[in-house]
Amino acid sequence: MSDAAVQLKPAGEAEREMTDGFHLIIDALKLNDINTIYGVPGIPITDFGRMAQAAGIRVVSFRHEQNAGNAAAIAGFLTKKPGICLTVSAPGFLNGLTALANATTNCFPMILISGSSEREIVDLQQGDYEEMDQLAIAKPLCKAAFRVLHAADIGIGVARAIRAAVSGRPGGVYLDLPAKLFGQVMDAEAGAKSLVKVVDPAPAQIPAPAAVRRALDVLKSGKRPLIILGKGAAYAQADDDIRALVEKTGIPFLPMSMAKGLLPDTHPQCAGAARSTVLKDSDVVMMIGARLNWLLSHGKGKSWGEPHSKKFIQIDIEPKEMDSNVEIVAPVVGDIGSCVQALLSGIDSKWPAAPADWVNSVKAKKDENIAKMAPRLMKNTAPMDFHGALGALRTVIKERPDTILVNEGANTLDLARGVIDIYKPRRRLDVGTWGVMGIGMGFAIAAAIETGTPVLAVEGDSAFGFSGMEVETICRYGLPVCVVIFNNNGIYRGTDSNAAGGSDPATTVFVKGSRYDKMMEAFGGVGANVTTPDELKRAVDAALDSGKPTLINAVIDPAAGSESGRIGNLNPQSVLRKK
Ligand SMILES: Cc1ncc(C[n+]2csc(CCOP(=O)(O)OP(=O)(O)O)c2C)c(N)n1
Ligand SMILES: [Mg+2]
Repeated sequence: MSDAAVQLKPAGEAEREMTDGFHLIIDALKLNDINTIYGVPGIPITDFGRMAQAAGIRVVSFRHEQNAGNAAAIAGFLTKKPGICLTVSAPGFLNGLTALANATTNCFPMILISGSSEREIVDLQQGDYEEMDQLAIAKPLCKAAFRVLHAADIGIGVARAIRAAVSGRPGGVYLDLPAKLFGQVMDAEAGAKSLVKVVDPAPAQIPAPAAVRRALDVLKSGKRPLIILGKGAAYAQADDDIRALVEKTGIPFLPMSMAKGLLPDTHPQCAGAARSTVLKDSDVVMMIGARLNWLLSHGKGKSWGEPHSKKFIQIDIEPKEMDSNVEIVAPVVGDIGSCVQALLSGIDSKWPAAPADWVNSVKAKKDENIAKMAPRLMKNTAPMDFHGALGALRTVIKERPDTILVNEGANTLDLARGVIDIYKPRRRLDVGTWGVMGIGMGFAIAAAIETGTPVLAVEGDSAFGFSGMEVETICRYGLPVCVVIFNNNGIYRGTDSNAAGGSDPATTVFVKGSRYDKMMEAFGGVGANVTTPDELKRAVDAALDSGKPTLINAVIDPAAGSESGRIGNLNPQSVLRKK
């Protein structure tokens, strides 16, 4: 314990109860029902972590702050409470920033709490230990950033951070706590009074009745209507109402990646397997918690059919989202739960059935695509291709629909998204808006900790490398996480060669025939090496039955993948090289 912490009762005030920064931060978090911290210890937050653990907060120590940050972010997504990431100053803080920025981009509520160095020295740039103006650096990467300089302001500082993270459109918040703050002493009673329990941290935002009527009128006018469900809809935890809205209208729906499972992918109205058809041919599109960013081709261009052929209805909590890419004819601004409820109450028995010719043509296209895919998913050969391996995992999730699937990679991501059906809300967690690699182990750890449900992480061999050291964390905490590595010897494929012909390998390939399963065994977990879909299924079933930390090295044909998975078109091309 630091000197400051043990000097709780300065001389002459022995009879007065005192408190300090350490205790006030812990009390402020607990008062607001924050019971888990993800972080990496070091100066100036080591003692704080110990004391938080002693006070009953679950403090989960990682091997790298980026993974702790990703864990906090997804904890926020899963619970609607801000996930907390705790880092040391300068380098630890910087390591946490990618996750903070990613959380903000994905609208996950998290708070990056970082210790920082002496303000007086930092501001005069006199070269303190881990000197850095962290607040200034964090600001452009998050929703809000605050610094607390006085123990008496800890309560309000923590309250502001919580409210900023979860209210309106959720996102990342930075809270800067200089080293000196932790040891600052104040009267215990005054300290207790300074704490703030945030009242109604994410107030409902009720949509205007006129906006709801306009949206319903446009929706009703559609001859080929489509509903797109986004991650925001999954976050809202308005699962029953969203399902009721989709089912009452009878309109085909398309789930974005992390909205899969809000209604099962096997639902008769699910148009996931007819994605290109519904985007191109629909005339009215209602987006619920989904944005028209690159993942939806910005709402225009070839994939959306004839220019200006659509009317868009958008439901989002952020008014600035409207008209971001194309005209939104019916904006509905409010929280998803309130908006969906309002829309539902406008749908009565006179609501027209969805146009049958449209519904049938979507169904026909979907059945055709599913039938085309089916034989590829049943191939039980060695080496496996992606489809064969994913066919096995698809069956696992069908049999165990509560399992949370974490997924990252290129081919491993894009193909798994299409192949593995999800049956329940918030059971698929992935790279999100940025397509960022490195979320895997952080997401898996937090998903297991926050929900207590088994986690299956399906990882490209490259993707896994970004957070792979956290398998030790998984073993240390004994978490029910099964990691499957699709090992194709590299990024996209393992077959590239160095065009210069030298002894250096190509830029996209890794050591051939690596045995990632040995990494898990090194820490006392279970490792398995599999070469066929049958073996893969048996190994995953065993892992999920036992709940033991497991890593399965799934040997995939190195030639099976394609460049950048499904988004190879985004690669710039050299005209000169083509000549
Ligand atoms: C932080 C970050 N760095 C780099 C990338 C670029 N990138 C996209 S996918 C990928 C890895 C793809 O390889 P793998 O995970 O093995 O998947 P595969 O296609 O081989 O199945 C990389 C490095 C990224 N998306 N994010
Ligand atoms: Mg790979």
